[in-house]
Amino acid sequence: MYVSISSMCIYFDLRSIMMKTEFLKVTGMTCGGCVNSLTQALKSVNGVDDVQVNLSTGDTQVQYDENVATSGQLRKAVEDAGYGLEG
Ligand SMILES: [Cu+2]
Repeated sequence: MYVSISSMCIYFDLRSIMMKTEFLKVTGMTCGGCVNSLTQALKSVNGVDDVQVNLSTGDTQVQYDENVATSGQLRKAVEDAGYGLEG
């Protein structure tokens, strides 16, 4: 009982350590609606855990599991949603 509880905790700790953060510079956003569409588009990618978007700078942080999603999939989701990428 105790053993299974503690190994569950270790499992979740390892998962959060393995999360990777991708920094994207997104162009073409003009309002809060754009922020919402971009956030939804990124969150719909399998393996994405958290998305933070700054409307005025376009700076977007995506926390994801790199065993499930790739940087290329994140970039494609941004472009498919109708926004651009700088750099
Ligand atoms: Cu908008």
